[in-house]
Amino acid sequence: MTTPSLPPDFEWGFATASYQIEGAVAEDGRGKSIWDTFCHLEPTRTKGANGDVACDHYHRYEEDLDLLVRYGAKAYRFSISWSRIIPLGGREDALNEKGIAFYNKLIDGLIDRGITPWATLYHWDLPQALHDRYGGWLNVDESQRDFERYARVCFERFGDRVKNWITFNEPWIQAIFGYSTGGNAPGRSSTNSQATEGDSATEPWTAGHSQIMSHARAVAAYNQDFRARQGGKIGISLNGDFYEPWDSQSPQDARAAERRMEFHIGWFANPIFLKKDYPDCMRQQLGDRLPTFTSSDFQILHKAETDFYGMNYYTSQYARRREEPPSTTDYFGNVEELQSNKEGLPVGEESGLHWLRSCPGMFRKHLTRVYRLYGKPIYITENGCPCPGEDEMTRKEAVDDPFRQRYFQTHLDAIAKSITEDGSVISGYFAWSLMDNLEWSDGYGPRFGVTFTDYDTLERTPKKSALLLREFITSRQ
Ligand code: PNW
Repeated sequence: MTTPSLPPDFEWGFATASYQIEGAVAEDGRGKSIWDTFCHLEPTRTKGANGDVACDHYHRYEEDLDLLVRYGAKAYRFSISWSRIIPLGGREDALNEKGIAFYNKLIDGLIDRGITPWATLYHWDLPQALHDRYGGWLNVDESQRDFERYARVCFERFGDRVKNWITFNEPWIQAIFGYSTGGNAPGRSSTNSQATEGDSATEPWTAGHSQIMSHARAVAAYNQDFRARQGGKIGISLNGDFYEPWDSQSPQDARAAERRMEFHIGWFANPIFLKKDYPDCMRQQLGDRLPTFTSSDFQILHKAETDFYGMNYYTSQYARRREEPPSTTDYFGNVEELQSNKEGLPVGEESGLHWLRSCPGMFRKHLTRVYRLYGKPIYITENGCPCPGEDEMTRKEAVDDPFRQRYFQTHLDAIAKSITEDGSVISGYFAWSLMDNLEWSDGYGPRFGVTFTDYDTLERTPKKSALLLREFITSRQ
């Protein structure tokens, strides 16, 4: 057996997202996003939390960039708030120079410190005005045109310095949590008693289609008008757990596990990376509730050659087939998800969040499966966890985070093994997250940061894992 190793030019750093850290929601001309609206609904659907102040990164970004230097990061993944750049969002709407100036300062601050910027264009914060104007992601034609214009503005204004672009963060979560369960903004659902509008049988599939075509339009624009001059890379970050059969002896459970991953990942990766229709199992189950790609859609998909697969990975699960036919609101592929298998073996060690168990062995299988299926270099664009009990800890207790350190170490080992033993190309790793921040509908409870955020004083304190990640990586190179 060879020694597990990471390539010498392995890219690594930490990740964040605009609404989770920036605050300053009404400053310098920023328009509202669907998350501003969602966090201020009554009764609350976000445990009373909102991003009005968050980590106040908008005012403290210099201090946060200095943390990256202290941690030795080579790269930093952040997201751009669409409604800071174009407050009303649309292709005929005005630009906001003050919002553009903020990201210019952030990008220049990174470059001055020798840190490579990785910019995500969309991390769930759709301009509220587009939702009001035409239903946002429910309007396939309008949304892709507006997204292309927004992407072009970012390439024009930032692309001389930003050479690494991610179009969408987790379109699955946007589509399913935003339009099926209603747990995330815009909170539409026909199965959630807190939601007043929505159709969980159809809307998530439309919202997914809009994001795929928006991604394709942005990449096609980059390839046609910017790539030659700017020489950057562009990809998309997909979430998706790995699934093993609940009953290891059952071929039906094995098929259920595969089906579950097709519903998670193939949904987006088939059209984007393979330029194929949605997976057969999705067509079979969803019929014409799943939109179709026209021949002109396929032309755009073909012009949208995407450079890398951004992988957000946190956990794995077991899949068990369902015997009854699926309901019209099922989005799992008629599969039950479990955290223990038939023998009662837990899928992994518990973290500080119910849905997240540490499963590095299945992470390696996941990496290898994704690389073999889609054939693109993989960048892990998110990976991390809250430690057990961390939400109740004082700062002094939380900075000592052996669970997180072990999580990083074991997941880096899985990456190294997938590279050296399975032949995958894995080119980078971003830990989620640079600092504790707004965990969406879970509010400020779960702490994913490598930096402790004191939400009363907004003081930042490095946890031990922050200072150790460099060593974890360089010792494997
Ligand atoms: C990702 N799940 O979301 C997001 O990209 C981040 O903004 C977020 O803070 C991070 O992971 C941690 O949650 C997810 O329930 C949210 O399986 C929920 C799930 C997965 C990913």
